[in-house]
Parts: sequence; C-alpha cells; structure tokens
Amino acid sequence: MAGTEFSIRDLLLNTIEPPRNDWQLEEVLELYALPFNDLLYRAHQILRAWHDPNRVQVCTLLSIKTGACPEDCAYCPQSGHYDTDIEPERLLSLEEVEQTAAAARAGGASRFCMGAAWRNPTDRHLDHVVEMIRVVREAGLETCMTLGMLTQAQAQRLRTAGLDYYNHNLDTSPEFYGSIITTRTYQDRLDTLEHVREAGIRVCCGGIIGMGESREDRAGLLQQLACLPRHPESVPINMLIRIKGTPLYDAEKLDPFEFVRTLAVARIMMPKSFVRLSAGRDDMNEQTQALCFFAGANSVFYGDTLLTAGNPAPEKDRLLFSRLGIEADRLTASRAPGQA
Ligand code: SAM
Ligand code: DTB
Ligand code: SF4
Repeated sequence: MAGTEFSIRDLLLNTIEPPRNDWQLEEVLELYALPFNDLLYRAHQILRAWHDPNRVQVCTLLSIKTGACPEDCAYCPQSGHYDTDIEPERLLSLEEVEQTAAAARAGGASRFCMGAAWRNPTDRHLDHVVEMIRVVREAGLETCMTLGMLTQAQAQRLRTAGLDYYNHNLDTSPEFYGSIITTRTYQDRLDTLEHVREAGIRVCCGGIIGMGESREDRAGLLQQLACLPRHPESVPINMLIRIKGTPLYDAEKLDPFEFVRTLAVARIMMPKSFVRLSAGRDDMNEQTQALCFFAGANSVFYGDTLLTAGNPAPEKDRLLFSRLGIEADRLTASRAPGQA
C-alpha cells in the first residue's frame, strides 16, 4: 500500500471502535435499519481500516464424502431425509484429494476446504482425514475441513495433523434454528466451536440467509457470531440455494439488498474477520456481487462447484475481479490482522 493510504488507514483506525463481543440485538437491528447508503459507507470504512479493500481471499471446496447424511437440515441436498438428485458417494481416496488440491493450487486458490456429509466423523474416518490434511498441506494450500460435530479429542487430533481452519456454521438464530434442523441442537454447534477454538484451530463460522427467517433472525445469527469469545477468523454468509427435493425448495426469494445489508452488518460487527460471500453467487448478478465487495465481503468460494451445487466458473470470476480491479490473493489469509 502507498504511504498516504497507510495514514488514511491509521486515521480510520483511530476513529473506529475496536472489535466488540457484547452486541445487543437492538444495536444490530439499528444497523440493519440504516439507510442503505449510510450502512454501506460505514461498513466500507471499516473494511478499509482493517483490510485491503481490493483483495479477495479465495477458497476452493471439495466434497470428500457426499450425500446420505443422517441429519435433517432443511436446506441441504445431502440430507438422507430428502429425495434430491444427489448420488451418495463413499469417502474419496487420498489420490483423488491430492489431484484436486494440486489443480486448485494451480488455479490460484489459497485455501482448500474439504466437506463431508457426516453428523460427526468417527475415529476411523479421522485416520483417513489426517492423511488428506497432509497431502493438501504438501500441495502448498491452507487446510480447512467441515465434517460435522467434533469432540475435544478429535479437534486436537486435527490440529496435531496441521489443520488450519474448521468450518462449522451456526446457520441461523437460536429462535429460528428449530424450524430448520431437528437432529442436532444449537448448543451442540456451540460446543463443537468451543472444541475447535480450544484445540487452537482457526474458526470458520457463519450461516445461511434467505430460508424464510425474519430480519430479527438474521440479526440474531450475527449477534451470536459476534458475541463468541473470539470472532471467527472467517465468516461465510451463504445465500440459500433452493434445491429441488429439500423442504426449503419453495422458500421465498430474498431481496438482494437485504443480503448486501447482512454482509455490511457482519463487516461492522466483526471488523477483522474475513467475511465470505459464499453459496448463492451463481444466482447473483455481477452488480450485486460488486455491492457485496463494497459492503465488506473479502473472501469467496472459487471453482465451479461448491460441495454439490454450482458456483460461477473460474473464468467468469477472473473476469469479474479484473473488471472491478480486485486481486484474488492466495496469501491474504495467512496475513490476516490478529491471526496467529
Ligand atoms: N455436514 C457438515 C455440517 O453440516 O456441519 C459439513 C458440510 S455442510 C454441507 C456445510 C454448510 O453448507 C452448512 O452448514 C450450510 O451452512 C451450507 N449449506 C448447505 N446447503 C446449502 C444450501 N442449499 N444453500 C446454502 N448453504 C448451504
Ligand atoms: C459454507 O458456509 N458454505 C460452504 C462451506 N461452508 C462448506 C458449503 C455451501 C454448500 C452449498 C450446497 C452444496 O454445494 O451442496
Ligand atoms: Fe448433513 Fe451437513 Fe447437510 Fe446438515 S448440512 S444434512 S449435517 S451435510
């Protein structure tokens, strides 16, 4: 960054509140209710104070075990409770993971996130998973996993294997949660997040917007995330992908401005975190995505498939970044302010 920009950043840091973990719901709702321009201006100042506003961190996903999940998450194509078009697959081989990671690295991803449709991994699953962490690290990528609930000992084992991040979402507010998932509780999720933190793994935790929840529920989700003892280093904000066969297939489409507002409020509440514009980009026009970046999103999933659903083609993303003067930075994540 040029010297003058540094001093603007210093100025902003002096006028901007330090991160807080004591957000009240009313305060969050007041942010949401600001005129759109005021909200985006405030969020964008915070983005500039803590991050390079023209850099986006990119993370590539791979489903290492697909479908037939015992959980009943109403949004999820991989739940065994619903009749969706997903063909269940066994745990991928080490070679398959190695090849996909090498391709992701060559394509410019900085982080490789492996997801499994499990309620929780068994210790035998972890025997395979620790090998996967090894090969992905050897490919020169940061590692992230999302495998469902973890015990303290399992989290520790993943940390010892070198896992950098664990993704485990709260998904929505505690109040709305029961209408989306009945097979595990909100407290189960908070417990796993605590185990991950305790083990010294960085936390990736966010949720889904557009499931028919109220604005109060969206605010409640952000309040939960921002009131964790430490803010998650990564906060994925997913726009619901309405998948045929799931109970939420018919959910009413959310106003894209409300989604942009959610990213802006997340940026204000968790200033140092990487806020990820996550699932749902394939259905979003470029103008909405550009507003999301202005509002504070500085991370995306990159690659034409998420776990099972579609994501914009890499060429399309590269073109978008170039039109916006955004650099997709494979190193940004490891230099994040405040990170170990
Ligand atoms: N099974 C593990 C678990 O749920 O903890 C990990 C994989 S799960 C698919 C990871 C996350 O993907 C979910 O927590 C949810 O936030 C997101 N997700 C799943 N289906 C989605 C959809 N249709 N639209 C948007 N996000 C979705
Ligand atoms: C997250 O918050 N979003 C990603 C990742 N974490 C694992 C997953 C999105 C899944 C979208 C539906 C699918 O691809 O099956
Ligand atoms: Fe299973 Fe995860 Fe999908 Fe829930 S979100 S059904 S736990 S794969």
